[in-house]
Amino acid sequence: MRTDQYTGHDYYNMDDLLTDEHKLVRDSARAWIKKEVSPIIEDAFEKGSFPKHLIPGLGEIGAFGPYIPEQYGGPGLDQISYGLLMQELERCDSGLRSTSSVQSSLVMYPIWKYGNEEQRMKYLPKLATGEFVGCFGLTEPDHGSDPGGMTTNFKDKGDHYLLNGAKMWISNSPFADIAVVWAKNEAGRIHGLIVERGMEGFTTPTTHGKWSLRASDTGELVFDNVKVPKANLLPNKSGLGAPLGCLDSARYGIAWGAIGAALDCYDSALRYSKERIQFGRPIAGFQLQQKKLAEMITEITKAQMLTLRLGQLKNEDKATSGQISMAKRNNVDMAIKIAREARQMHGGMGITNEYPIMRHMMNLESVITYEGTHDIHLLITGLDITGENAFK
Ligand code: TGC
Ligand code: FAD
Repeated sequence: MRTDQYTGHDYYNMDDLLTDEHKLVRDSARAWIKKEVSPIIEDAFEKGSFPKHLIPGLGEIGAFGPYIPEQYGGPGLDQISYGLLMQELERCDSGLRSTSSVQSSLVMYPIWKYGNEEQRMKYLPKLATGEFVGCFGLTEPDHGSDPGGMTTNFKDKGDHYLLNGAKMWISNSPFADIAVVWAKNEAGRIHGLIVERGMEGFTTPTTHGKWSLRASDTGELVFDNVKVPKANLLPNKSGLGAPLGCLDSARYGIAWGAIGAALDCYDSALRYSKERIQFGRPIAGFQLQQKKLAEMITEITKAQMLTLRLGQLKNEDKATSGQISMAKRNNVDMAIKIAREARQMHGGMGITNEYPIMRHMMNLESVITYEGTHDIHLLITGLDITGENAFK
């Protein structure tokens, strides 16, 4: 096992634009990851399961609901600290960031924004520490990019709702304590419901055979006449805009996270190119390798600037869905291309687990698909700039 030698890369002195708190949050997360996660991540990826003993530590570094106010047990950080945390987690592994993204933006965010005070007090403090883990059920077997077509539904039975249907591709589902589930009522209106493990008729089968995001558990959510108490319906927002609002927050985190994966690949390639001797000199001295490295740091720097500006807009509550889509799409695409180039720079060693590259590359194939595919985000930008809807 190689020591995690990662150092950050900041070609345009972006750190000057960060506060001391931002840097403290980022550096503490980095130190925790190097000590607790880097030594075991390759093993977790090979085994194909999320290392659950890390959950309390993730809570301690503030990775569960970074921006959730302190009154609900969150750390009350700003959007840039949230982004930096996601960057550090995904620098290690996209699956680690996924677990945190889902808990923060897809479970805590809707309970905070769309829930009532009783729901906030019941769930948020336990989610912040990791005592509870949550998952988010939007995607269905026949409705991925088109979640508005969902068929999961609930009927009003007087003192409870009766929930039926199935969700698939759900991160954290196999071990989650609660699920925020999106379903249609009898009028066809989409609502969020909190479904708890142990409710009769609710099961969470694990999805096997993934070659990507292996250090994250993925599964289904199956509802067979599940009686959900009426108190578990999120009362303050309904319609497709409710789950899409959560996705905006998660996609913003992914935009930062993807920079982390790219930085790790670049960091490894830069170091390897200085150490690896061929034809009597370090391969870093060959123009072809320098072209790869120079282009990598250029693209990383552009993404860092785009995303930091997006963070400022988020802090001012001015970031649009279109801006978030652009950053998610650009940064994940940038990271996947850098992973492929870095893989080649490591030669044969690049395909082994001695280096993180191949793992990042495989992970990013999920990241470019979930939370809206590369195509969908392009169409969101297309609609935003032309006013013409090319989805349907
Ligand atoms: P459309 O008619 O455009 O919109 C329906 C309503 O939603 C509003 N809206 C938004 N609201 C907030 N944020 C956004 N980003 C929004 N985009 C749209 C819109 O204004 C409208 O509101 P109203 O009041 O008029 O009803 O909806 P559409 O059916 O045409 O679909 C649009 C489309 C394709 C962009 C959208 O459905 C989409 O984004 N599809 C991609 C699906 C997706 O991203 N799924 C992600 C599932 S979760 C996941 O992947 C987690 S991975 C977790 C991890 O491990 O990290
Ligand atoms: P499809 O929608 O079937 O798309 C197939 C192809 O068609 C794509 O290339 C797409 O871009 C293209 N396409 C679709 N519509 C159009 C169009 N209008 N114009 C042009 N091209 C189009 N979901 C959750 O709800 N919760 C989770 O926690 C979650 N975690 C996930 C974890 C992993 C590891 C993965 C892989 C997925 C996860 N997802 C989750 C699901 C994810 O959001 C969906 O996979 C994604 O939204 C795409 O849906 P789909 O797979 O059904 O692809």
